[in-house]
Amino acid sequence: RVDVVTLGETMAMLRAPGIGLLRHAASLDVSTGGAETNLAIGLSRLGHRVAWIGRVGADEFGALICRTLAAEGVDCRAVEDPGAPTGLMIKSRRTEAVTRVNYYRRGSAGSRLCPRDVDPDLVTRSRLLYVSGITPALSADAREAVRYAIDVARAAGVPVCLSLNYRAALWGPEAFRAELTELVARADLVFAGEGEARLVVGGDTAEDVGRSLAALGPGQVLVTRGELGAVAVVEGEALVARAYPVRAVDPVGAGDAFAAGYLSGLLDGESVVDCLDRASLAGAFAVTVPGDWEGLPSRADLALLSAEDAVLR
Ligand code: KDG
Repeated sequence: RVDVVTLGETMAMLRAPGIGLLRHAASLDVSTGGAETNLAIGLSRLGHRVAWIGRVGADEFGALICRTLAAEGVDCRAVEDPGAPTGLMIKSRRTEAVTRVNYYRRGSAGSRLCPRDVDPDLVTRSRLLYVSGITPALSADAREAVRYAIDVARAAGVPVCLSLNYRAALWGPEAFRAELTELVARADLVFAGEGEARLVVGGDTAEDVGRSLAALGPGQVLVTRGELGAVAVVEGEALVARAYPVRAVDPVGAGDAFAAGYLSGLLDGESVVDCLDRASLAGAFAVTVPGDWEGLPSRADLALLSAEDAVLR
């Protein structure tokens, strides 16, 4: 039995190591990126069993994704699609403070995910299903895959976790609002950045936004606010979490890390306060390292942010 099943698109990632225009980069680092596999790796590093469902091309980048997930202990249920290439994302830093992400994913193998790819037994036997608002933006089939997974989970009483994950390069705010309003209503737990949450619901403060999302149905809503921390609305009660002060070098992946930390706490039966603390810790680790998931902590790492000595021997 797995703890968490997730599905979505993971891409190969090329990353410029320095700062400036991509055209001047002499070399690019090769890695992978995908919100749901970032989450899966985060949970796996914290000791949970996670399976990821997705499509990859019959190419080297597809092999890289499967190899990376296997190395990270994630049960990779990738369908190899000979009809389309693995998608690609390119990450560069135009200035020290601004990260730019370019996608080469239209028509990719990952975007061809469909309901047939979702093993209903795997979902039924898991403790949580995790989906994100990226997948329904990829194609009609991918949207149906998300809906099907949610149907299966709900019918089996498996809690549904949803991250809003608005990606402006994939669709506009109206289409996002329409789709995500429906998905939030069918989720038990929702993760949302404050800005993207405001595309779906109104509210003045982060707590108001969290309450508006909760009014659509989910019993738990986590609104993340970057270095300002997070607000949780859990069964009608609001709690505030602080962010750990760290020097952020790459904010991409912080939300996935936060979700991994929170869900890890939930799977361990921790209190909401402790789940929030693990979430904030994981988010802090993720942003201190370039790459969307490489900085994610293991259990032993969690104590490091409060370590008093700068050098551990
Ligand atoms: O949350 C981080 C993700 O955005 C990144 O790893 C890639 O899934 C991705 C996307 O679509 O942007």
